[in-house]
Amino acid sequence: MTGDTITAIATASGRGGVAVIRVSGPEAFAVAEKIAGTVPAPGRFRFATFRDEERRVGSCSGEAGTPPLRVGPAPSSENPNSQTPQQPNILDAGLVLAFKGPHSYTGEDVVEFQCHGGSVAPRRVLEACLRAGARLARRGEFTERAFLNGRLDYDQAESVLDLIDAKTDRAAAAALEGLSGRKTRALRSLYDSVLTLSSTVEHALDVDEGELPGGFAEGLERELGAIRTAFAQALVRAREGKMLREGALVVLVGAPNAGKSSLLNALLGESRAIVSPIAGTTRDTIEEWLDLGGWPVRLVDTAGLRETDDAIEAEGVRRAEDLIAKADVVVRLVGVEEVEEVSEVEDVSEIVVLSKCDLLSTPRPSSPVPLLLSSKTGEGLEALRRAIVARLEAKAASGADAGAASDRLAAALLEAQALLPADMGDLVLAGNALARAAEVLGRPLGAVYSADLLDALFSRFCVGK
Ligand SMILES: Nc1nc2c(ncn2[C@@H]2O[C@H](COP(=O)(O)OP(=O)(O)OP(=O)(O)O)[C@@H](O)[C@H]2O)c(=O)[nH]1
Ligand SMILES: [Mg+2]
Repeated sequence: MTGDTITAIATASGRGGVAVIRVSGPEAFAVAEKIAGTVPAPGRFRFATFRDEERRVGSCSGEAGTPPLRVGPAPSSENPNSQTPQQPNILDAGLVLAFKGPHSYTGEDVVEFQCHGGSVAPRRVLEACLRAGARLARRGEFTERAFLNGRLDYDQAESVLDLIDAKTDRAAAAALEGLSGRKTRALRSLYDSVLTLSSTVEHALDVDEGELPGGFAEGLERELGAIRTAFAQALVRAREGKMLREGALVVLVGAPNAGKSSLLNALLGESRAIVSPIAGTTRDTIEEWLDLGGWPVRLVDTAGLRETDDAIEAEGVRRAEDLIAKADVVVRLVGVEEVEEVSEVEDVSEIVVLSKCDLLSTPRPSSPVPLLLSSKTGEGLEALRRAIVARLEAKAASGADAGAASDRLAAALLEAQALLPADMGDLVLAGNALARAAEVLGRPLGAVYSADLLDALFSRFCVGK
């Protein structure tokens, strides 16, 4: 238990049907009693009128200018419609839910008020909670308490954030997997196998060679092979997780007038960017999020690539070039005249598209490169979507992305993988290498977190989570 009682509005601000105000800490039930009368039994809820006996009109923020009203006695009816300006201490009516610690999100006593949404009712209930003795929660403080009380481990807390930020179903599914603790369990099982192999080797070094069972050396090699495969699989999942969390960058490039903005609009299904027959229409980059096969994709339309004296357009071209360097996938739009030269330079992260194919006279080129596309008729759009998804999947599965190390578990995986012995020929060397790999893998499982690391995590949350 962390001592004081905290409160915050847990739902996003703005116009909405319902808002949730959370209170957590030793005084949570006392706060709820002051506002809602009686508190429901743990795990139950009840409908109540929310009151603030101490509320004086004009005393709380945002109500300046309201004429002073008499504070009337609490009404006997529970009907919120009985509220009149003479009863300004009635805030709203809604549901109260109670959770007795440790069986709550934070592990402490928790009360949640569900009131009407919008900007007034939630603020009034929040202010009443503050007056009743709670203090305003910091960002992520509810989840931080859940962590401190052992309700969530570090990676689960991180997964809560991923779930809140998820932009596609697939990203949400990955976050849920993290929340269930599966990521940590997978790492632990890898740690166990490395450690087991390392102690088998240690044992073998202690006994005479003659005492070892037949096929012992082969068994060690087999086990090392299995460990390598498990590492590779875990890293693929880690890279996928990174791309699902951060989104993949897909950039549309090509000469002016190639049809980039038209393609952006066609992929989004809305007229987002200006399209015109004038070369150099787009001078800035235009970005939108898109769900492609479950991957959250940051799709960027860029200025047409050309030499130009126009300073603004030149800056646009420079930005386009920057984005190309960072992109996970580049979609390069070309005209018939450019097809010959580009089809040779196609690489794994580039998709060459022959745009405006509706203008082509028959016969058309029959090779799969470039992909024929018309934003006007929609031809080739589905093939392009599939091609992008295929590149992203290949990218997640490939070993090339050291950036995956931004994730703590992935960093440990990469470091430990590099330490694995090439083979089990020299038992002393192999044993040492395995012991070091196990130590690296054990670090994130050891659950010793610095205050800085925790601050860095929980400050990424919103208030109320
Ligand atoms: N027939 C046909 N015309 C297209 C197609 N796509 C784009 N166009 C036309 O080509 C012209 C240029 O299209 P934009 O989408 O503005 O091209 P852009 O690559 O964004 O051009 P800049 O922003 O100037 O670099 C416009 O007149 C479009 O109507 C297509 O698939 N078929
Ligand atoms: Mg454009």
